[in-house]
Amino acid sequence: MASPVPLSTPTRQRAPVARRVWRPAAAGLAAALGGLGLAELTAAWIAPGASPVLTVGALVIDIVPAAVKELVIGLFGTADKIVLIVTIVLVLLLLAALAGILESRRPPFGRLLVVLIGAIALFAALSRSSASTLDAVPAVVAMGAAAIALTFLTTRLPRPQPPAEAAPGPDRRRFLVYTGITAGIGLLALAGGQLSAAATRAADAARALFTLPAASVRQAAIPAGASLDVAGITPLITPNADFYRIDTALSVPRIDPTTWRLKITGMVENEIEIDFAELLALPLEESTTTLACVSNYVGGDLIGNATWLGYPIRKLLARAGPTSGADMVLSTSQDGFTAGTPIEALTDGRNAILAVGMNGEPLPLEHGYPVRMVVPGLYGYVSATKWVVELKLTRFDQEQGYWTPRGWSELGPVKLSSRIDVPRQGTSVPAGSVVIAGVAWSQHVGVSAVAVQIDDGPWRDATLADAISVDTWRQWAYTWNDASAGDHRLKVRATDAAGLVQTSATADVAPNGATGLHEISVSVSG
Ligand SMILES: Nc1nc2c(c(=O)[nH]1)N[C@H]1C(S)=C(S)[C@@H](COP(=O)(O)O)O[C@H]1N2
Ligand SMILES: [Mo]
Repeated sequence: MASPVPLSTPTRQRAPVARRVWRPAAAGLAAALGGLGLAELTAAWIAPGASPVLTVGALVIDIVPAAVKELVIGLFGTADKIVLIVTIVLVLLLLAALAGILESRRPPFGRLLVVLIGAIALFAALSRSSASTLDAVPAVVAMGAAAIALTFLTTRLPRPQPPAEAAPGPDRRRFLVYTGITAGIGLLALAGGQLSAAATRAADAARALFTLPAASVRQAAIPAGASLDVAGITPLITPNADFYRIDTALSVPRIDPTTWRLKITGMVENEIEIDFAELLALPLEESTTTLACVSNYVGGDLIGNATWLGYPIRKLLARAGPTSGADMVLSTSQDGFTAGTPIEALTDGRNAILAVGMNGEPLPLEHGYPVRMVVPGLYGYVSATKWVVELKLTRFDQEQGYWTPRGWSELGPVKLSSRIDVPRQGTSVPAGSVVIAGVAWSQHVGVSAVAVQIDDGPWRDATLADAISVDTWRQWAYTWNDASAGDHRLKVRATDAAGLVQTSATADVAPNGATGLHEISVSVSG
């Protein structure tokens, strides 16, 4: 007897594969291309170290088991990196296609997948040891752009057409156009990013090729006693790669030194102009100078010490002949940043220079290549113009440097300060004898003493390393002999050569530099 109901319900007419799979997958692919392209372009411009593909690659290298690494190297030899990048891109495209299909059926799971991939890229970018906050931008751009594009495209997937209509309907054509445009933007951005990255590499290669002339005036050898033998103390000279970087330049200016010119203008008897070759032919002088940022909070690390090679600014100014009444040099960077420096600080005999070299190499691109200013004793924002192209003699009552109308003082002498580097804040140290050490600076005056306070105890004199000059920081150390188990607070305080004791009164970094004493807490284990 026939069953009154069919044993199986007739299968619903299935939508064609194109509609269920290929178009949503294409939407996902286009969205991923758009996001990736914009991210790579952003990375090339503002965060060269944070290309999502490369940082994810580095992350993969870090977490993949050694056996797999050896297998890949064994199979592909020196092409291993390319294989890695191709694999990452393929996996990304596969996941992107999946995200498209997911989003078309179960929104917002496709977008969630995109966010997950973006989060991995973000983690990869920020987990590098040299990561800065800017490095987060490309991954966030990728995530945002891809999620938006995915939503946009999947909500425009063509609706089913009546079977009779054979020709592509308006929906389908529109979807194809949008998908093509999204993918096209991505490919163009990718190409732009590659071009920009190649230009940076070319500028850096040109920089690496040129050799600095020897110094005509070498500075006296740095005394051996200027560096204390304490594990973990800040090195006396900051390696270029570790030197803090602060500027308003989203994208590092790439200046061709053969076209670089410096103009000296304004209140001068004769305006002069000098090109790079002329500058290098002048007798260059070597000087070690500490550079500090006004935004460095007490105990912070926006400070570094380098041996610079350059030409004294006072000699160039003398050639131009400032007219009476001029009291400021407004220096301008190729990218428009300006700093207002008192003429006094440039002509009083200190090592205020137009620097071309930093620790034995041409200035790194991000530190001002080919030429920057370095003025001992003044915060960078009023003196250390990178990529400098013009010095205009003027008056403080007529012009302002970049930061002055933005809430920072027109004058910015570096304040007396000191910092504890070891032990590190919040760490645990064994009881007994604990070495406390760090750096102190009072630029252009010199540090004469450093003292350390443990909890509420008396101030005890630290040992000072030899000074390089009054214009550099000075290392100090104190041996805490009877460190007892428990939590302790350590404080440091410097005194300058003029007898000024570093104040414990705290001041914010704005408008002209932080004050207060650096204090850390450590726990001593018994
Ligand atoms: N062109 C340019 N130069 C600049 C700046 C800038 O924003 N643009 N910032 C200044 C500031 S605030 C500081 S602290 C120093 C930092 O120099 P560094 O990045 O080489 O450490 O550069 C100075 N020179
Ligand atoms: Mo700064």
